[in-house]
Amino acid sequence: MKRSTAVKGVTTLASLLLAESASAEYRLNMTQGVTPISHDVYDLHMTILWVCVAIGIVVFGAMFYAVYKHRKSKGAVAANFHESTFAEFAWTIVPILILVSMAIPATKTLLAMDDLSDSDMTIKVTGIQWKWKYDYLDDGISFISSLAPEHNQARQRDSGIDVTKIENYLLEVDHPVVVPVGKKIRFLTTANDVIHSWWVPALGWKKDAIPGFINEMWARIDKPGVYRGQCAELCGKDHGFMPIVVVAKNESDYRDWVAMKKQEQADALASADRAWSKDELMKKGAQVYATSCAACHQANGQGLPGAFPALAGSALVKGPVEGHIDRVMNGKQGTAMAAFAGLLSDVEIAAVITYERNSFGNDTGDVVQPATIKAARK
Ligand SMILES: [Cu+2]
Repeated sequence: MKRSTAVKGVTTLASLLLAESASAEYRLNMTQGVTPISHDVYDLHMTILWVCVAIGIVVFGAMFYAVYKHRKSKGAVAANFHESTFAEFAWTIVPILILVSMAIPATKTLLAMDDLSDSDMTIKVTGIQWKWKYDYLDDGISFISSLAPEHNQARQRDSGIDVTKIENYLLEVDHPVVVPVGKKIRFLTTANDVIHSWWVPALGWKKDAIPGFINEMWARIDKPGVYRGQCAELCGKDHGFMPIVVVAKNESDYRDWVAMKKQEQADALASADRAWSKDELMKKGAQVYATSCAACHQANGQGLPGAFPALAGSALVKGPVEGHIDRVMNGKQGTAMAAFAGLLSDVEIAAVITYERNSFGNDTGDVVQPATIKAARK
């Protein structure tokens, strides 16, 4: 009985590994990337690698040759070149020359990475547990990018979804960062809660996103395409579920996207002024809940005992609506509950509160209108 279970385990593991190797892309070397900086970084990496290889061959070659040629069994007697001025000079000067010859291209690359002059546009990237917010400072666009809903569903425990059938599993978002090709884009990184790190390997760099600090970096992507990355700083429970997708488009497609996004934002703003039906709010609220709340409070509203409170039957959720609004908008100091006032729109906050008050067995019957949230902001 035990034996057959063990055999079964091994076969499952083997088939899992096979499936893994079929879907994952293994590469030994760094990616060459798609920006001038990433090419510089790659070239620098290769130069240094070959310098190291040459040093390795010379040092180990001399060592193995000496060990073999001057072995004791052949009656070798150790030479004594203690206090040899030539040797002292040689093993000081040669490494200095090698280090200087490596420092010159390295410094050039570092200076180029740091040169943010003449950038064409700026995107502010804010890390939030566990999503990214993007503000296009020149075009006035702003949105939150989260793990794509299909992926988010599949990764839930006991989801029953075969993740090997999902393309780019855990590397897909609902709203990608769209950028124009051939433009020097300045990225400012910061964070709302803990330290995150914005990393897209094809751009050739990784930048920490730290609360209270603004780091900067730039990229000029030369060819249109989709470039994927992830948060690269362990930032909490869902660190592995905040991917990054950069879509590079040519200038005119980018302009179309900007116009589309602006229209979307204007529509969203206008829709905050009308009265919403309960059905509309519940539908919208379910979406907002899945992307912004379910990571902690869980899809079924049960929370995680000891870490995240349940919303099902919660005194706060079933109590006066003002308290609920205050908690969602302003968060709770000293806990993981973030202030969503700056992250979600009036409609989104109204919808998610309506949803929480009428789901998971909560049956307050309350409907919170966007206008109420708008008023609460003042
Ligand atoms: Cu993170």
